[in-house]
Amino acid sequence: MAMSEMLREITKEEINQFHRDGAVMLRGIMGKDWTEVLDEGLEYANNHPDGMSAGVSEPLRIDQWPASHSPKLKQILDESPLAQIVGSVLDAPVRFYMDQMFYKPAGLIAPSAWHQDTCYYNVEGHQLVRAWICADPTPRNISMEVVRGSHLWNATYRPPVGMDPNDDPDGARKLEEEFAAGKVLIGKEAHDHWTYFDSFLDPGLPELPEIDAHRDSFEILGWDYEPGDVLLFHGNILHSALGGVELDHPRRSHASLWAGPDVTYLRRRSQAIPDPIRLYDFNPKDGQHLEEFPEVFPLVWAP
Ligand SMILES: O=C(O)CCC(=O)C(=O)O
Repeated sequence: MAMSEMLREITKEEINQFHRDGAVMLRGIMGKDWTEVLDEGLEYANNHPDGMSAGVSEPLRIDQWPASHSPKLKQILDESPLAQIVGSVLDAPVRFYMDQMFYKPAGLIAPSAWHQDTCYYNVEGHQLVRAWICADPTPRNISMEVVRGSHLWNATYRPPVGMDPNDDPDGARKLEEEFAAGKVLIGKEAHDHWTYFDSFLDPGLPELPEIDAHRDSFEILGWDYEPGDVLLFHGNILHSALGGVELDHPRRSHASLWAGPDVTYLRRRSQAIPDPIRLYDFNPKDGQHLEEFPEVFPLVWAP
């Protein structure tokens, strides 16, 4: 498979920004021809909902692993410079973990709530990097925001989705027992039918700070985005997207999650997204590195 190159080198300052701030907007780094591929890939995914799209519907449609059935999105993962971009910033080999689509149709653009990414997944590590790209020009008022430096707070917050354990105490108790017994909370069958809302909130984790209510208390970074740019952000960083603006075109983004060598499996009580489907066959244990499962997480790029 031919992987196309980044359009330019990433500067030392940009690499420092990523590690210091937890995010960096890399301007004009991906060829414009990828925007067409992305556009087609996202439209295909939007028109072919799967069992994990159910319940998370417009005006904010979120799909899990859309590249597993959208050929053009798969092409982006396999052939675009995304893996090289992430690996160059980490200066390390990278493996693909998962991807998501955020499809916001024309009209009133929905916001995406503040959250961290890693608390949803059974993984842990500092080398978890999100590569966020958009098929549409995305001004700052509908684009991503991050709380600068929050990737270094050493805090894992409660994902803001899921059922309140008080609404189903028996179900929640059963789940706690299963977790204590070492069970993976979301099974392989979830790939056929699952939404975030099927999980129970984890009361053991602190609630997210009320960032929008106290915006002046946080250092918030945001950017205008143009197709061809790539926003990288750290898996632990607090981030969101602004909304509430009328647009005459959709705002369609794709976010892929990449892992460097320090990333390990960690069964989480706050898991809200299934494990990658092929990983279930290997019965992973906490602390195992993703590279121990090369059939599931093949090396995509190395320095
Ligand atoms: O594109 C968006 O609105 C949200 C993206 C996001 O939250 C993510 O990539 O984790």
